[in-house]
Amino acid sequence: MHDREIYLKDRFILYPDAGRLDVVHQARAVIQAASAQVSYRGPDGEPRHLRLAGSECEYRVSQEEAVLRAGNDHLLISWHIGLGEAAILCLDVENRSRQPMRLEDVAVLLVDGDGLRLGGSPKNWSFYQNGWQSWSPTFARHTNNGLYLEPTSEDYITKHLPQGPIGAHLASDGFTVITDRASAFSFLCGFVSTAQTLSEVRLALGDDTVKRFQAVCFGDGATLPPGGRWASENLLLEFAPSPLPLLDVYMGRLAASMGARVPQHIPSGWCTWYYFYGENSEDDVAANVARIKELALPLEYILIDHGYERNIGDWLVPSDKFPRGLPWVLQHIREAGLKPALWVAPFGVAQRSELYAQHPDWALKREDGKPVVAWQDNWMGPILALDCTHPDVHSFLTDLFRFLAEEWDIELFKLDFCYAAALPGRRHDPSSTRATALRRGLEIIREAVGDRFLLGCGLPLGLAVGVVDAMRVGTDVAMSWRPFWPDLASPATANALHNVIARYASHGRLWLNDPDCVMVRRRDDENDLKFNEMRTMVALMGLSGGLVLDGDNFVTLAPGRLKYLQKLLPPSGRAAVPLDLFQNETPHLLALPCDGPPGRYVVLAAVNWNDHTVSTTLDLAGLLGDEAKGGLHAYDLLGEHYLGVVTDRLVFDNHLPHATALTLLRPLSTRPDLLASTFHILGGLMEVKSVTWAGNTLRVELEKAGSQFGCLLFTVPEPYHLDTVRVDGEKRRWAVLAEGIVEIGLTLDGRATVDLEFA
Ligand code: 9PG
Repeated sequence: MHDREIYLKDRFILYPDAGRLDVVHQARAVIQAASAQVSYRGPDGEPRHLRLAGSECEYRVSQEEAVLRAGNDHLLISWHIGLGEAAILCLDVENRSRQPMRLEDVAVLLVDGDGLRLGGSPKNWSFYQNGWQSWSPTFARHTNNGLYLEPTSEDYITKHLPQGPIGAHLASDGFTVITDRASAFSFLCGFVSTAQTLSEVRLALGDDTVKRFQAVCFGDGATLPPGGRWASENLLLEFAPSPLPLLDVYMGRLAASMGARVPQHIPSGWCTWYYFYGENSEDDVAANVARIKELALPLEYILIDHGYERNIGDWLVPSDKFPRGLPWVLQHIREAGLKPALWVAPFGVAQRSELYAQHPDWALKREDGKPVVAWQDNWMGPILALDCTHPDVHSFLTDLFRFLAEEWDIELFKLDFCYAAALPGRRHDPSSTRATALRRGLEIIREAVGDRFLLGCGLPLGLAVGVVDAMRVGTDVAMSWRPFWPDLASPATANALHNVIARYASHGRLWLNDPDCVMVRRRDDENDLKFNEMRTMVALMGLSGGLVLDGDNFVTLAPGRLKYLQKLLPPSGRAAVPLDLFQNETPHLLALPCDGPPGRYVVLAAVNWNDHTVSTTLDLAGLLGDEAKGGLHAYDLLGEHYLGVVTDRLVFDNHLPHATALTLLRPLSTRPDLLASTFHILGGLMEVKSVTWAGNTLRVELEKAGSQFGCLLFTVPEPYHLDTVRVDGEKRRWAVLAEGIVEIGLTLDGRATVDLEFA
């Protein structure tokens, strides 16, 4: 009976009698005997399944798609197999009974046994594990090591594991890329629509075998009325030799289908949280505003984080630390020429708040009728979740955010702890999934604030694409490098940076990435981070391309540390690529090719995550190819130090613990040329507006907001001889750093013209 085989393009083989499908790449069945299934409950509450494999199926094939269909007394399911430009699968579910059905897990792709065949042994695979929300651990996990297990505390599960403890399998939110490191073969499996349901890709491994692979959309028990239809999210399958291009493909497709918002301008600013941790008064804010002006720091927003409000939920009632009320401090910020930004946890409500006392029915309920606790606040105790399917909650959010936008004129909102609205529970609207509930809440806020800037935080990622402008992509930075517990989600600077690196691909595609605040202060100023840890934070946040928010206290900040913040301004917008993302669970090598007025060069970052000193060797020929052959000038951008000319290899013999070697590499030239600028971490790309020759004079035009001391470095090859240097027409001295390398120091106030006259 299982005899028919239907070849669909070069991509699929359909076995309609078996209800199965092979996925073919370059004449090889990479996925064998895949099927699809829906889990659901009827009115009796019994869990049931309908799977294509093992059911009697019908099929039809058209130009655009093949459809495989099966049914029982309750449901009819149709598996749509895309034959267009991309391999896209979707499962359609129709309730053909007279009773409502409740949808549970919908497996859009289900592969049992060893049907997933990427080439070599699964022991050599790396599985990209995307965490659920902003703070959840994300990295390309080596399948053969049990180094890291997800904690199983209730708090961890609430915040990071939306489907509960994950047990023995690997799970990734929304999508994964798996690479077989031995055979250089990579597989992308990801949902490219993410507004309707939470979704996950799961891989269960046995001893050197695949036991099960599946891509699941979670129906969360949403009701499907008689005659109702429901379509799963769209699942994209794609193959390539190396994994990083597949991340790009995924982000591009998801962004297009969800109408991603990617602002041109990248915010910078100061945030109250990471020095004061909510203990700041309105005077602390005012004092920092004053220092920002005195120091001429080119920052844009002042973000008042948690602590200004009396209670989560009672947003317009100030805490005791803001006795004049928020309008006073907001006005103060505006008068200084800065823009007010506000932290709000819109879907949380403190149990002790006025809001909850007045509207206990707005809280999301557990099955036992008690309210769902979304998190614990240090001051306010239990914080409950709002039910974003409740019409009165809609009006509350609309009124609140209209008021904040129009009356308080808040220009940027940090929406925090957003996962609260997507916790499991009983909702006012039983046809809603957890994803549609949260997304509705976000959309209401978006409607209320118009085009004002929305920064998501503690926010499940996929469903927010197209609503938020920026997204926090890691856990909180902290005054300590590592967390007390070996928990990758705990606030700690190393944890935060690992996620920021692993999520580089979403920046500028799904939204702007927010790497969290940078801290540049000294250890005697409310800080435990060592000098090299601070500099690694600066380097990696700069290379994220995302928002630049400072979390120091400018009143106490040591003057010598300011330059590290200045080097991040303005935000570059460009994300470096972690070249070894799938080779190392904690990648340590990032590259950012630069091309602009200061010429063509590469910025490479090598991070030493070890707690001991190492020797790091970068294979330049392998990394840069021909570009390295003719020799490269190497300049240390953090140490502000010329390293010499290198060809095949760059060696850091004394690479200190937690230090980053941030190196600019520029091809040799036969004429004098700009080597680097120290005014910005990218070495010139942001502040060098032009480099031109006129006769014997090489001219560099610089432009950067604020006031900052820095240097320009030049290469002066034989037989050129530097005669005179002028800054804005005035003669200046220069320093010779090495043979053929000169340095010119200057204070840049807005703009400057630097001329080098050669004899
Ligand atoms: C304010 C802070 C800052 C910070 C946010 C968020 O208990 N927790 O797991 C937990 C996680 C994150 C967190 C606080 C608590 O920080 O990321 O930037 O706004 O809230 O409360």
